[in-house]
Amino acid sequence: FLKQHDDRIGLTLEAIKDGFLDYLFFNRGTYPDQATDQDIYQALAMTIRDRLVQRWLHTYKKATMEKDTRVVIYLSAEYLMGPQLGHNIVNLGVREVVEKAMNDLGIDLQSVLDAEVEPGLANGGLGNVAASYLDGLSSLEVPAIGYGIRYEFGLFRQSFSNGWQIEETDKWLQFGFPWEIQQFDRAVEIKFGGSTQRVKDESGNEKVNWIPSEEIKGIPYDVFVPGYKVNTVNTLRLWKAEAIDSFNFQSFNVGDYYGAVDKKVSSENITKVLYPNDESIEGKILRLKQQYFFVSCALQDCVNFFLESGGNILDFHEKFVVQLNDTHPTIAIPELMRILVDEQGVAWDEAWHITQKTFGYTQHTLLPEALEKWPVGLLGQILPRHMEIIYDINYKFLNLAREHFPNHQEIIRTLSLIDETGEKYVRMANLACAGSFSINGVANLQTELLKSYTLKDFYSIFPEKFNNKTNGIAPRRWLMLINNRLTQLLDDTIGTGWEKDLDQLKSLEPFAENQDFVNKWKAVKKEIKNDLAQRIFEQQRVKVDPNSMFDILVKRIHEYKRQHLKVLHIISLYRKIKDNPNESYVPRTFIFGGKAAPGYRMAKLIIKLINSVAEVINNDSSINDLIKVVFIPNYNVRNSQWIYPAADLSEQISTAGKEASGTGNMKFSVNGALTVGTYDGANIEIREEVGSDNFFLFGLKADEVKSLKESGYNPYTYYQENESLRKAIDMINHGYFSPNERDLFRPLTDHLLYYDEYMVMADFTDYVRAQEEAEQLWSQSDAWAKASILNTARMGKFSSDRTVREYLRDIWKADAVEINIKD
Ligand code: DL6
Repeated sequence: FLKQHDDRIGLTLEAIKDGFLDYLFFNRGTYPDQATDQDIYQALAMTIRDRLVQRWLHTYKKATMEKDTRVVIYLSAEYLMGPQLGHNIVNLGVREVVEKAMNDLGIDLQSVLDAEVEPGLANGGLGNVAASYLDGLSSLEVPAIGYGIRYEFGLFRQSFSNGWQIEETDKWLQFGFPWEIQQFDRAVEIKFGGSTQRVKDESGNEKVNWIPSEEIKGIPYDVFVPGYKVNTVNTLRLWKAEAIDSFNFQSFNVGDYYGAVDKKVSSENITKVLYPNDESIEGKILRLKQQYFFVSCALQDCVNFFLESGGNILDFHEKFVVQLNDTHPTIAIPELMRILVDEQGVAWDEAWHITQKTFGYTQHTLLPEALEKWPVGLLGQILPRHMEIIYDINYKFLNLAREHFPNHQEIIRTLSLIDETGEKYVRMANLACAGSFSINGVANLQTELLKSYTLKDFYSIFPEKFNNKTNGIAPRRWLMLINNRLTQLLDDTIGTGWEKDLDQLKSLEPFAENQDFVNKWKAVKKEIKNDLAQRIFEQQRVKVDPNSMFDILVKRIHEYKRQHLKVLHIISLYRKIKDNPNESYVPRTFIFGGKAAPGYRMAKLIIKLINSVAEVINNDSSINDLIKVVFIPNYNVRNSQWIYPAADLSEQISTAGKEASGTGNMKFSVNGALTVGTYDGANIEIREEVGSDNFFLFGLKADEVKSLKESGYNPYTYYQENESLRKAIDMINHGYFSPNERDLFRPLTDHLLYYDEYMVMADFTDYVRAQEEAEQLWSQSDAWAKASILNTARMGKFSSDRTVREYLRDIWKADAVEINIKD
């Protein structure tokens, strides 16, 4: 059947062209010369999707219908998938042929890629690794299913009004999402609220019935996750909430039309919108419902297909390993217990054994405010049966803890799954630690800090559970796809193969000494910077000099990430240029990007400050365009694809001990940027790999931050002692950047002067020193290029393939399974 339909599955130039024209005509109802950008994008997307269906079906069948095939289940509330078309073209290995097909039809592939609206179903790093690991699992041919939420509105879109962040709804589905397939027949039902009842079953054994007050349906939508040049196409199954009967006829008959649709609306609200906070929790009912909704959908789905395939429920943990991406899916632990005990009739101890052998937990933060906890009352109201199960788990767990810590009531209190210091809360991180066989951090330093501070007592009881898995990034997306020019140069110089084995980039090292190659490297970088400069001009009408150093800080706006440290540096440099106009300076373009959580006032004030500083500096003709400041609005995967390759200097300046890992740091460095960074997160490991000469380290280390705090930190003394810091703060306070509202930035500067939780003031002097070191190297352009080459050459470790292999080896214990589509 399929052979006869070559234009739907063939990878030749003609097959792709025919498939595309076919979709344009029959599906979009248009001719090539009348088609809009969206028509062309949709038609090409469908053409590429056709090439994935057969591979996906075979992979899906292996994962779900063969009871002995072990499957990695990834549970994540967020996936930062990024634009799909380019990525899938690359992974299918048809970039050149598609480019040629489009060219032949007079279409520019880049403008087709630009027409895609990306699924922004994540806040940042944690969703990014989820997407990278699915890509890695597929590329390594390991059967896997990612489960998550099909948010109708993804992360808000950011624009600026008078320099302030404005949030707009992200209607990513408005043109349709061609990469998904709805699977009505695999819908499941989800319960909320109500009460529980103890009853006797037919054999006289006691069992618990949960009588819910609300039931809704979860409808799965499958997104294809193709591996790189392999047949494996794994599934990302995203769930949408729907009312069970969407129309209440009784209400309708009595004339209550609104009442009739009310239930439908409230059920569907559950998957309406992604919560826009990355590192702080909000105890919102809807958020808890979202978390339970998707994990219950996921676990029911797994149980269903395992039983359908003839599996024995007692072997659940042999078939599946379920990775919890942070604490958001932790309610899966009591949910699996509920399914096993209440629905499958498994005895408690056996069910607990299976549960503990099923889950692995990845911890992604060092910020105490990001450790999720739910009020006991709220959890009990939404999930009464789960609250009982949590209490039962806690009772047994604390008995075990008491054996380890007899007479240590304080430790028992910190270990308890229930925080009883004030209002009672369920501590989700504690539940995750108690219910998983593996607990991992995402960079060496973070894992060590988890062991010695955040989860110290768990580490004493379960040392064998703890391990580190330093994050990685997908080289197909973050180098091949986003940096075509560099990819060409790499292929021409060291050949292909590095995309699947990033360590091969090592063979680039000797070329750092080859002047001809260094010149080529510089030329490529220049072209990439031209591209970004042009985009900035088109978008913001700001002219930036591609010969200047592109110094870039893009990430979520957060005080611990210290965008305000960068601003103070820019202001001090500006001041210096104005005071000493005749000295020579390195021309620099400072580029920012990132969103602030809508309710995070200080982060929003930092955005306003950056935009205000940009306004003044960019319009000051006295500094001869020596420095420019640009804030690119709505930072997302698509924008970032232009930004990472164009960077000369990557800013990774979080307070040491606060950034769990970072992944932007890896994306910059693999694309040849040098890093100015603190001794924090994965920066430390990047520096180890690329070499200390090719990395500008500054600032206090995590233990120094801690001891300075303990000894009584007084930020004001730094203001008194450092003249350029003082001048920069005074300029802000005197209204230089806010002439109409002099005190606008007072909350920010007062915080720095009198509190400064994140030690911006303490690190300023050393930061400026590191920046000067960077400028010195920049002045020797060949030496800079050499350091840039060595950054790319030595980043092999940070491929997500390496990380996935480590997860497979130490935690998931799943094997590659060859997918033969001829079967
Ligand atoms: O592990 C991915 C990413 C790290 O690179 C970042 O350092 C870390 O901040 C981030 N963590 C979160 C935590 N979210 N919550 N809640 O996003 O994870």
